[in-house]
Formats: sequence, structure tokens, C-alpha cells
Amino acid sequence: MNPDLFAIAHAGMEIAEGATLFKARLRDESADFLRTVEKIAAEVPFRHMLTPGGQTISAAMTNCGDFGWVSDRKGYRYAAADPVSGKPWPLMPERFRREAIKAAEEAGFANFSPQACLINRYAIGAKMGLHQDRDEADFSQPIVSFSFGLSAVFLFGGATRRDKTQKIILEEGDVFVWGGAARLCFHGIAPVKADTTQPRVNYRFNLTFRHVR
Ligand code: MD3
Ligand code: FE
Repeated sequence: MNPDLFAIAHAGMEIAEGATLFKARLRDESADFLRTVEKIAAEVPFRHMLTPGGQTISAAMTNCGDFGWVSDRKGYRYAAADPVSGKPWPLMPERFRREAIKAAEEAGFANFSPQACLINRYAIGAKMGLHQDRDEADFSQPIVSFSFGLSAVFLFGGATRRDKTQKIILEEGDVFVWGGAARLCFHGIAPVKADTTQPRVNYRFNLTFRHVR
């Protein structure tokens, strides 16, 4: 990317009210971030959780921070301990926290305090159906997402499930801040496709930073 475009991208683009995309912002740090994700996953392995209805979620998940998002037959919730091991989640790495807070601040959310980082890992073919994120107590706090690895088509809808969705490509190093009017919009991920030009890149990772309660 030429330096001017790079500067523009790093300044963030508001693609809808409250939704700011920082294109490729963490691209140069992706290997470092993914090494840190591996360390977290060495403590709490990625797993396929069940929905309350008993379906397997196609993205594999783990968490770090004071809380983790979990789902099982009992429902969706944030938990201070991993229900599988009974142990607290790994600490949120300071670098993750700093980058999430900085992006939120630049997008206009000055007091973001992330307590949970949900890490989604998509193998080829994995997807996430349209949903809202409503398990958090305070919708005035944004959600910040980092994407790494394979690209994906992100589906960005409106306030109701039936609203038209726009497709946005999320790729290596993209940072997205979802706040304000965008915070409760429906959203999802289309089935992740292989990248034939990078046959050794087999996953997409998405980290979402959340204030929980
Ligand atoms: C828009 N994850 O974990 S990140 C999720 O790529 C989730 O793994 C997707 O949706 C993923 O809940 C999308 C982008 C994202 C995250 C939260 C949002 C977009 C959002 C909350 C409100 C509106
Ligand atoms: Fe979501």
C-alpha cells in the first residue's frame, strides 16, 4: 500500500453510523498476534460449543480476559471461569487490550473497557449465521474486532433480521469498531473459503473485545 493510502486506512472509515473499519491496521503484527493466540489456545483449547438448541457452532472458540463467552444446552452467557476446566480464562494480553482501546477511542468511544476477548477460529467452510450480540449489559460500550488469516465475507444487516445485508470483506489485520447505532445490528459470516494462493493458511481468526457487565 502506498503511504498515503496507508495513512487514510489507519485513520478508519465509518462505513455505517457507529461502524468504523480500520483496514489492515494490524497486518504487520499478525504473526505476533497469532503466536499469542496459540499460547492462549495451549491453555484453553479451541472447542466447538453447542447452542442451547443442541447444534454445534461451526467456528471453534476460546477466550481470554476476566470473562469468556460460552454456550451450551443451558444457554449463552459470559462466565468468569471456563465451565470445562473450572479455571479462570487466560489473562487478556496487554497488547490486545491496548490495541482494542486505541481503535475504540479513534472511532469515538473514549471509555471502552474490554473485559472479555472471544476468539473465533473458522476452518474452511465454517460460518456464523445472522445474529445480534446482546449478552452484554451495556450497549453504550462498543465491540472491537480483529481479523487474521483467511479472508471472509462479513454480512452486515440492520436492526431486524429481515433487513438487507451488505457484504464487507474482512481480511488480515482489519480492525472494526461497532458502537452506537451499529452495536445491535444483525451480522454474520458467510462460509469461509480456501485461498489457493496461500495453501498453508487454513484458518480465519477473529478476536472480539467486549465490555460484559
Ligand atoms: C456488528 N463474530 O463473535 S466480528 C461474534 O468474524 C461475531 O467471528 C464475527 O459476530 C466473526 O459475535 C464477526 C465483527 C462483529 C462483531 C460484533 C458485532 C460485528 C458486529 C456486534 C454488533 C454489530
Ligand atoms: Fe456477533
